[in-house]
Amino acid sequence: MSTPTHQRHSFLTDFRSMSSFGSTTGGGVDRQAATAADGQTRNWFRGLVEGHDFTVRYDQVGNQFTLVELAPGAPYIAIGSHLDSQPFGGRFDGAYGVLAGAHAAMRVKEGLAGRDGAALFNIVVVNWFNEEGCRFKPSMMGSSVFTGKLSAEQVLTTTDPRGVTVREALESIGTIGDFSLDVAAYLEIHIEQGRSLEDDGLSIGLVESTWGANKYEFVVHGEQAHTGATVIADRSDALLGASCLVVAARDIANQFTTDDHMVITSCGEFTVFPNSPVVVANRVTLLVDVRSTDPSVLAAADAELHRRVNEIEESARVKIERGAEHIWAAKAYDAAGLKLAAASAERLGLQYGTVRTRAGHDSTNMKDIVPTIMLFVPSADGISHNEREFTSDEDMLAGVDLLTELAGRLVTG
Ligand code: HGY
Ligand code: MN
Ligand code: MN
Ligand code: MN
Repeated sequence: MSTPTHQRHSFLTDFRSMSSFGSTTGGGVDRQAATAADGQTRNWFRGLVEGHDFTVRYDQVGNQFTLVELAPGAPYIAIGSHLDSQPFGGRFDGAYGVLAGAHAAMRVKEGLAGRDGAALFNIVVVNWFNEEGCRFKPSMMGSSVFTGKLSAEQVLTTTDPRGVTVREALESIGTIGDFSLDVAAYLEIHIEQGRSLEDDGLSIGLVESTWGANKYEFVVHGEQAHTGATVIADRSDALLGASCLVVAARDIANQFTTDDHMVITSCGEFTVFPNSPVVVANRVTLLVDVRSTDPSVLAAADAELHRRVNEIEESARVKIERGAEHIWAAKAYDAAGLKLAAASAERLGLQYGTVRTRAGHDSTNMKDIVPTIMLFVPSADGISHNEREFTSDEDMLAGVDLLTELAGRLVTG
């Protein structure tokens, strides 16, 4: 199966142009939610799709909708992902799926020319606001509002570390509106961000379910003091307490991982106050993430984490406050959708397999409200959230072909 040359060229050209926004010297991107780089990428994307006579709208939390009318008055099938990135992240994560969605919509529309009445649905391509959850927390913010898990007000009043609200940030890049629509189904294509497709020599992953994830914010409180003059016995050291918590999280991954269940824990953000070399820290905010496939294993890991919190409060003589939590359960994607995707992959002669996703995506939210199909393309060495993230042209194009095939089948019913 090979993509027609003009479509191949146009996708790859667009992908290279898009990757120039927020690009970093190490070959990645830094396009955190509602920054100037995110705004530039959104505007570039808007120009691209308006050039194909598609209409762009924004909702009240900056989700960007590209309307592709194929059957006036008909319901919409959504194809989405996200253009925002992690700091010094990869240029494929999210952005590939948004561009692939736009190209699939272009090709479906092209394919329907002269076939009046063939389309039973329209297409809307969605760029979800702040999937990554680094500048503003939690992650998957835009799709959480769309699926009713967060209110628009909760999101719009959320601040970044410098106190800028989401509302101010979105207004500064001019992508906030009042648009709304319902969708009948949701498709998302994304890089795997793991190595199973590459290891198994597959070009497509059909995602059968998500892992469960418990994300916790902890604030460790100590007592500010002189690092040289204060004897150890007099210290309440928040940085020591927080470091013990990071080690406890890793212990839990080792303790709860068995032959049948893997538990993954991490701490990716660790903010020390006042963060001075001669001051015992009096506050550390850290975000701990615990993931597994089995809800009972996650519950046991949760209990053990909180037992260790109590232990550390004693041993490091600190107070540990539980802050915001962001939790999603392990859950299957739509079974009929999986079958449809498998049939489309077979028609295209693509090597595919079924996988589970450890990473969260906007489809993690969307699958709770509409039938959702999640597709993966391989990540070289399984690397992601890293400037070295890479997916080959061939794998990207195979994914666009499959997305187009699938969207075309759904649209014509
Ligand atoms: O946490 C997640 O896995 C998502 O990518 N933000
Ligand atoms: Mn992503
Ligand atoms: Mn990501
Ligand atoms: Mn993600």
